[in-house]
This record gives sequence, C-alpha cells and structure tokens, in this order.
Amino acid sequence: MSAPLVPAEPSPFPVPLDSTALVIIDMQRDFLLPGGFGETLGNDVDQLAAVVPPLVTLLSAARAAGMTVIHTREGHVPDLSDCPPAKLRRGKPSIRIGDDGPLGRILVRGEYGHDIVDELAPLPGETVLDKPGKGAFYGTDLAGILDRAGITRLIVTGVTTEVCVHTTVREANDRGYDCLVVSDCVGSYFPEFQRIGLEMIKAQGGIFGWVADSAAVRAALP
Ligand code: TIU
Repeated sequence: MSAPLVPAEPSPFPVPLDSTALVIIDMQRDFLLPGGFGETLGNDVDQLAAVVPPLVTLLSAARAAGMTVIHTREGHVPDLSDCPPAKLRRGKPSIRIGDDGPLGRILVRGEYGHDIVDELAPLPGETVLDKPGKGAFYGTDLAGILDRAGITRLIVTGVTTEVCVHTTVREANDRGYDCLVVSDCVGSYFPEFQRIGLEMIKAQGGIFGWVADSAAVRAALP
C-alpha cells in the first residue's frame, strides 16, 4: 500500500504510518500560561493560545491512526547543573530560571509549570523527552528513540516556531530526517516571526523541511 500523501509546500509529503512520528515540542505551562518562563522573558503568552485547539485535534487523529507520538519539554534539573550560565543570565527577565514563580520554579523539571498543558497531556506509552536546550537532539536520546522505533519522518508541532521548533527541525534535517511543520500547530510570541519562520522552512525548494496546515495532515491520515 502506498503511503498517505499530505499536500504540503513545496511538494507533497508522504506519511508512512510506521515510520512517521508526531513530535509535539514544549507545549508546557511555562510557555503558554501567565506566570511561566515565557512571560518572564517579556512575552505575551496569549499569542500561543491559538495553537492548542488544532493541535488537540491533530493529536487525536494521530493517536487514532496509531502513529508514534513524542512530546518534548524544555527544562532543567533542580540544581540547574544542566543550564549553561549564559542561558541563566540572558535577558532581563523579572524572575530567572530556577526562581520561584506562581507555577513553581521557572523551567525546572518536576514543577507544575514545566509540565505539558492539560489539553495535550501525554498518554501512557507516549514518549516524553526532557531536553535542556532549544533543540530536541542536544542532551537527549532522541536519535536513539527514533532509530529504535524505525522513524525517519517527523510531523513537527509546538512552540515556539522560530526557537525550539526551528532548532529541532534544522538539526533533524541535518541528521537525515524529513520534517513536515504544521503551520497552525506551531506558534510564536511574534506574529512576524511565525510568518517568516514558516517561509524559511519551505523556501529554496524546502531547504530544511515542508509546511502544511493541520487540516491537510488530518485529511491524509486514515
Ligand atoms: N523564548 C522562546 O521563544 N522559546 C523558548 O525559549 N523555548 C521554546 O521555544 N520552546
């Protein structure tokens, strides 16, 4: 049987179900809710709210199709030994990584704010990958997890488009994975970065990936 084909840009993107994973990047309270890391950086977290409903629907479709699902979370161990000093110092946040905030210690593993928003809570059996950096490969076993599952193609969603989504997709592309970024299931605090961030992926013949909206992906799934 031939693989389902998503009408993507710059060209159709095949999604063979046994070798494609849905990757959901950093849909954590720390980025999406007031009082978390994103807000301490000076961002308007409301900008990310629109990502949740289409991603809930896409996640449900991927689960129904039996697709591998991988959730990531950006954050640090409680003693912050995996947080580079430069990341700790960067910017002028009101409170810094590791400080106490209304959602718990900012961007620290095990804290309420570090976990994934209720609407997208992982199911038992789904991989939840903790990562210290922006990319999902640095400091993690993502390559091994994908290799052992026979995954070579990624449908990438989550936040933020120009930071953790781009870092992950750029490295995935270098490592030989084909990546489809779902335009309405990724989000940025900056509308112009969202638009340009998506353009950058698919420009130059798809220089490091493909782009389609979630309706196109869902229509291709069984
Ligand atoms: N600040 C920002 O846009 N993003 C991050 O710090 N991390 C992720 O994108 N997950």
